[in-house]
Amino acid sequence: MKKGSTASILKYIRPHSFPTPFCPGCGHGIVLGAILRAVDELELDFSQMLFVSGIGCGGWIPSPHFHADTLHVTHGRPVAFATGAKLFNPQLKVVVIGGDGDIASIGGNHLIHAARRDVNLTVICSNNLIYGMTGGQVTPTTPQGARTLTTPAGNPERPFDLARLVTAAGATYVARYSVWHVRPLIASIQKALQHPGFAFIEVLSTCPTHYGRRNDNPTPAGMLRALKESCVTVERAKSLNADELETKTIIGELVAG
Ligand SMILES: Cc1ncc(C[n+]2csc(CCOP(=O)(O)OP(=O)(O)O)c2C)c(N)n1
Ligand SMILES: [Mg+2]
Repeated sequence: MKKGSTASILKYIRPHSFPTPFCPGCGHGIVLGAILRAVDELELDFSQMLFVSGIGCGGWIPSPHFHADTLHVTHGRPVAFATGAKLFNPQLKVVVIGGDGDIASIGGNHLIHAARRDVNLTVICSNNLIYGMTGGQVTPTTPQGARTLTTPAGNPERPFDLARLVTAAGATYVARYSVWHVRPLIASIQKALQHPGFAFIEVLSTCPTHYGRRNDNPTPAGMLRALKESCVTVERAKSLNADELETKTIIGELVAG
């Protein structure tokens, strides 16, 4: 059986965890698949891995789905729990998976201090630009002007650039991809899992239900197309000027370890 194939990753899925809680068109399922494909291709021992997530749709990526040890903890606290687990058992490969709210809003302080301390964790933030599970409130990554449940006239605030935030805080592997860019995302997850320090991957995800619907892009295909069209690689960005970059998101390895 080909490593990383759909048939090959089914062994990592808990029996009875499907159907998933994800809405049609949710990008978190793509992130789920990318993580399991990365693990399978690397032939990692799943029994020596711990997946930690908080509350939110992104938190459902590992728990209930992964047939592994999972800690499903308080909203905003997965990085703190993961740090404790890693200190207690340094042999474990500890992976934090969560949404932009979980990891960067209420969890933002844990995030920056774990990056500063270069704790040996892999943190994957499935960033759908919204609090999806609770109905679509504004988050620290919601773009300025975007409509949400709590900013119906458009978000007046500037968003955090998560990859730059953790880079400034001292993370030693930082990358950003989207759920459209699955192959490079899998390769990046593999690097992050093998990185000896704090590795952070921001994955731009889709939420047609709460984000796209309010921002003139209600279909799953339309949201994926928008990601495809708005993202440029680090290499390509070098040949673009500031005006051209204004509407683009840079993807790729931002800190290569
Ligand atoms: C301490 C605490 N504050 C707030 C909440 C309510 N809450 C649950 S999930 C969530 C936001 C989820 O957003 P995100 O982490 O981005 O995940 P998504 O659902 O978008 O994937 C909030 C505000 C909570 N459960 N606990
Ligand atoms: Mg979110």
